[in-house]
Amino acid sequence: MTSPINPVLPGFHPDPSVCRVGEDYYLACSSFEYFPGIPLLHSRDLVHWTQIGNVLDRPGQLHLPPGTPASGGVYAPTLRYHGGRFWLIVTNVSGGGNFIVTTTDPAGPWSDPLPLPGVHGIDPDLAWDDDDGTCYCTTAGVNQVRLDPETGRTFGEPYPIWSGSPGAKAPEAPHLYRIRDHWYLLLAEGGTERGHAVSIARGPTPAGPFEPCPRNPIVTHRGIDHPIQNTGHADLVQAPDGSWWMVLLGVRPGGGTPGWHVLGRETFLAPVRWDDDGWPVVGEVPVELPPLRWPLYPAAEPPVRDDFDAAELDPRWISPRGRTVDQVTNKVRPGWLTLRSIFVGRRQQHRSCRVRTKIDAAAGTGGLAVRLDDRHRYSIEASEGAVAVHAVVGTLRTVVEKMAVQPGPVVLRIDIVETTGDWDPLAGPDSLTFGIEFFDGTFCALATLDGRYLSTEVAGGFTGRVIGLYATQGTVHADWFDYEPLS
Ligand code: 6LW
Repeated sequence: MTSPINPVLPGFHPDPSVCRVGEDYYLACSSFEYFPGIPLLHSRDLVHWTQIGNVLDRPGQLHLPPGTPASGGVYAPTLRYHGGRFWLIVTNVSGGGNFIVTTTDPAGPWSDPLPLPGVHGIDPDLAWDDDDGTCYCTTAGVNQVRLDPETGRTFGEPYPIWSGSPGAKAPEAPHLYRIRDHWYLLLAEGGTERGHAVSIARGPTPAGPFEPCPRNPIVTHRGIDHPIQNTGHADLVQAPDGSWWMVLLGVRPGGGTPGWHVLGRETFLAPVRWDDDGWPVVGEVPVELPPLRWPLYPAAEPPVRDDFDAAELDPRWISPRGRTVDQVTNKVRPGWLTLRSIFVGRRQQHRSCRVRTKIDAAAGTGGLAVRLDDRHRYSIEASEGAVAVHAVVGTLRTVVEKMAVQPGPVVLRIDIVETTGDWDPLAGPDSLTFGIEFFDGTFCALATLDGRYLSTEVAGGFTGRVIGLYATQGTVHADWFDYEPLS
């Protein structure tokens, strides 16, 4: 059974990295080609998370050139608290490589990037040896180099420290911790697809030599009949009561075979205990979490409606490669979001959900889209006097259905319904119905499309679905946007 708690961060929230300061937990995820980049979330219990900002929210911090492909951009951060400051190290694979940003307030602002020309490879980790203050940077592969995190200067050439289990591909996502008498090196391996896994090794120094855990991999769902797959890329954190927890990514494939996941890689939580030999034992994922040992505060559910009345756009709204205030603003028409040549969306976080918007397309063309990437998207689009459903799947582009409507604002709606019922090898993961809603609430469906074409298994890459508003021509205004979870 899927735990009612996991995933703790549903939707496209991959490569979680977590740290704790007092009673507060902070978590960062990869954001790839989207701007603003690196969502930053806060929690008091590791279960309920609120996005308090984005680490890279100024164009000067995150350069995503116009040609940045899907799943380019910003990969796999490590978030740590050290010496009174938050440190985040990350890679921009589309330009700039590895860099560090810091802050005293994780809600921002974060510093400008400090480039790390001597750090090569993705998935950088930062760890400090509190005995002598040395900072170690470890990257996928697995290689390590000593680093001055204040200047970005590295000392010597990177050296290999452990390459994971024999024969396993893609040793990556290293995180190094000093726990009691050992240095532990946590690693993802097997690739981020169905073979994904988490392994661990330990040694007497930050550079090893590392001895692998005899029970590796300590987490994997490869080859088992389970609704959650691809589990890997983990980070560890200790709670104030001394208990240990793991955050990790996983996916929830739907439909028949081979299974399609549409929400991207999501963040899950699992309890960790230590065995008598000092190795971690990770609860089954998903886990029925034991009763939480400290007070819960109310779950941060997404607002059902964004009225676009707030001075600033909610941090959950993201756009591929960047956006300017000329492209997305609520200053032109108060209470409405005005769009020009842009897509702005939020993560689809529920397998079944309904999204609606009231659009005024009298001076342009635009609407509501479900986007896996530029080449995999469905949309319902309004222009003066007409509404059309479009599908883009790879190099195929088609207008699925078109309908004349009265001039004036129109309510566009998409119903996404996950596939349930008897297992059918041919069934897709979900269906998406596009239509318009009349002002008396009646719905007129124009088209229903198979969701498999907006899945990672079809599109490839590392992201998940994002749903939102767009304008292709002229200016389009949206009065409000509703996101209603149905599962
Ligand atoms: C990443 C690697 C991975 O950098 O996928 O799941 C890559 N793990 O560690 C992109 O997120």
